[in-house]
Amino acid sequence: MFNPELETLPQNQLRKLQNERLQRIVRYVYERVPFYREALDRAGVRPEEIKGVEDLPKLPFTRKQDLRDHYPFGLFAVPREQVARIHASSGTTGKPTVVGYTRRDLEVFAEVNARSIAAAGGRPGMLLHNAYGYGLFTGGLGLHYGGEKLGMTVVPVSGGMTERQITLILDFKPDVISCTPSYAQTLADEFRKRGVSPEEISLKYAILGAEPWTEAIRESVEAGLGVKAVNIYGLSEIIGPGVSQECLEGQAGSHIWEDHFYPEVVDPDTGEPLPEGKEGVLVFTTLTKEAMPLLRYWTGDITYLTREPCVCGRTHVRMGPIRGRTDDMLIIRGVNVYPTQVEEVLRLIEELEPHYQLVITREGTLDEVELKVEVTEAVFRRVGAEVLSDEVVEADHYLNQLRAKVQHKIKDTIGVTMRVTLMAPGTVPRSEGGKLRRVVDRRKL
Ligand code: ADP
Ligand code: K
Ligand code: ZN
Repeated sequence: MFNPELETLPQNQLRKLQNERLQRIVRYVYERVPFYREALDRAGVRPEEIKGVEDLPKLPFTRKQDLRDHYPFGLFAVPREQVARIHASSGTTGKPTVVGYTRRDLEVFAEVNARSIAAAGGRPGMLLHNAYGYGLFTGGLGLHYGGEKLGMTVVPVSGGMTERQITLILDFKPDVISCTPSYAQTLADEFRKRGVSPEEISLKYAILGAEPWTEAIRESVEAGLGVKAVNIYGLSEIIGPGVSQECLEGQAGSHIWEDHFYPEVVDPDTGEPLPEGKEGVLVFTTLTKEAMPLLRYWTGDITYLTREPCVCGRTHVRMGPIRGRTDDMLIIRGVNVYPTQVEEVLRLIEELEPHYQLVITREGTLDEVELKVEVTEAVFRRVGAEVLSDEVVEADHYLNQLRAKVQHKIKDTIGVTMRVTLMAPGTVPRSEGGKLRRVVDRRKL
């Protein structure tokens, strides 16, 4: 562990620390950020009323729109000169949102990333191939300073330029890679194409995050690169990567570094807090941020929390995998569908690769979903089809049955009928370095 004392702090002591920090941060934002002064006044809450985390439900939520309304620096709690760095979200769902860090915030950012990398298997002296994007996106610099703080040798490759990534991995022989799960798949594919076996790849650990992923992708990356792969989660509004980290020992949910970021899970419709284990929207209150502290920030990410003890000995609460953001949720003929649910079904079908895309169209008033999914090399060789066009699939008994099987499994598990298109290996769009959009929603065009 990077910080054993804090990472294993007994839960009652952790709670005491959180309560003290929360009292302080609520007073701090009330005094310094007009937006919060107004929001608390409007809600009729005096900062002194907030004595501990059980009082959080009294406070209003902060939403992405609030950041946009105060673009660019309106939510800063310190004068701009005290802001040491600015990042902005990648704008996956709209205009970018701007965030700022004081020098102390940057230290916390490095600390939580050092903890995260260590929990994923990284050790001082190891070499980290950091293929998260560098720039306004928090991923690259977040892992970078975390790796350095842990005492690693960091290679700031950034995302993209896959050829060069492969060369550097073969030449520098890194122990750890950090990147998006979809980009790890791209790299694994590329190694396979070149006939480099997983045993020949020096990598032992992969730290994957920035987009939703499931066990299907874990299996494919672990097999393809010969690594142990764990989840890292974060968002720029809260700090960036390193808000939570899955431990190697447990591989069962990600520890939220809750001495800095206090989580709640709330009902997406009513905002009411939900009990442990119940799935809802993840909400964070930053307990130590100086430049841009946020109270009850509505992430839109759907998951659950658990305080069950973890085999690794860390006491920090764990969150489940992110099912998706509320914005990713598709409503198909009245049924709520997350792409990760489709991914979980595909994993159970041996003949398929976890490379897929969902194309949504509207025919009249009805939503139509096409699931494009790749078959394995083995299937492809067996049928010997150059192109898996619908005509070829229909003419081939085996492929036709496979397509029907996929359609049934999806219908049985998710409750939606999808048109299934079998694709040749390597033909579904891949990540070229960053987050991959697996949904093409033509209804909005
Ligand atoms: P943007 O909102 O523009 O994508 P960020 O880079 O701040 O900007 O992205 C944060 C979001 O990325 C999170 O709110 C979440 O939806 C997603 N995300 C980050 N890490 C993970 C992860 N490990 N699993 C699933 N989703 C993740
Ligand atoms: K390996
Ligand atoms: Zn653990």
